[in-house]
Amino acid sequence: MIGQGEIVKNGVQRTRGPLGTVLVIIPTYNEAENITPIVSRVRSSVPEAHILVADDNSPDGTGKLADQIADADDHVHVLHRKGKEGLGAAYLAGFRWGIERGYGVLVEMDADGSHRPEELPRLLGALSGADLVLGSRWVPGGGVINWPGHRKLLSRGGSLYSRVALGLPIRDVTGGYRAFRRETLQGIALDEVASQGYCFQVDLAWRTVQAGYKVTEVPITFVEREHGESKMSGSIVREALWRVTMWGLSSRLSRPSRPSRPSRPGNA
Ligand SMILES: Nc1nc2c(ncn2[C@@H]2O[C@H](COP(=O)(O)OP(=O)(O)OP(=O)(O)O)[C@@H](O)[C@H]2O)c(=O)[nH]1
Ligand SMILES: [Mg+2]
Repeated sequence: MIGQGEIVKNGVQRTRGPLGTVLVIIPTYNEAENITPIVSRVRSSVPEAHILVADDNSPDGTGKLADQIADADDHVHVLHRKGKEGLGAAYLAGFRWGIERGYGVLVEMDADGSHRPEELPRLLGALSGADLVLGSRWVPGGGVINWPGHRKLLSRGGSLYSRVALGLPIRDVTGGYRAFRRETLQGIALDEVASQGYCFQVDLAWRTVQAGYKVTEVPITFVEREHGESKMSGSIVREALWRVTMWGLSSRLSRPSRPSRPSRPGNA
């Protein structure tokens, strides 16, 4: 059956169960032009999946648009948050929402079309033999469309720095197109995650690897947004640089700034 198989990791033998229902979490802040097309593309690509729009009270009315879509489609849900608190906080709230309701797979996807919903079936397929699947721009077969040179440099440089500083065996550490098994999220101490932008993605990948879960990278073609504004900023880059450097240093000095091997309840 899909999603099953005996695996041995860190000396622990366990069975990967069937995947269960998929929840695609789409965080939004001022994505009014993008929300309708992205939801409809996800619905066509993986009709059985549910969608949770996690909106931070967007001034442009994205949350209201999402409500209208949800009113007409019982596979679409909206989590209204009180104000802009960053991508990481929106995902953490979305993960909690999904885990509480029993979803088996939680997917991260941007609203701006950069993560193509048409590639989601491939990510989900790979999850049958993994605990976390990363959509990767920087493995053979992956790539980016319409990105200026400085963004490519930032992304590749950020991934390289994280790989080296943290010893992570991952090519695209900062990417945000991902599919987690619920057990993986339950085993990586989400309550302790404080990171926000790019850093949030590095943080989750690192926790997942440290906890001994299997991470698989699947090539994706990332497409630059056509509508709306990027929320990428200098402070997001500085946060990532600072935190990754601190984690790298503290793990080298064997004084982890957080538990280095979170427990894996219900997963052994
Ligand atoms: N809920 C919520 N969503 C956010 C916040 N910041 C960004 N997002 C969403 O997170 C996703 C990624 O943000 P982007 O601005 O596209 O960041 P990016 O992909 O690194 O930058 P670009 O490549 O320039 O688009 C989008 O769906 C945003 O709307 C936030 O504070 N709250
Ligand atoms: Mg984007």
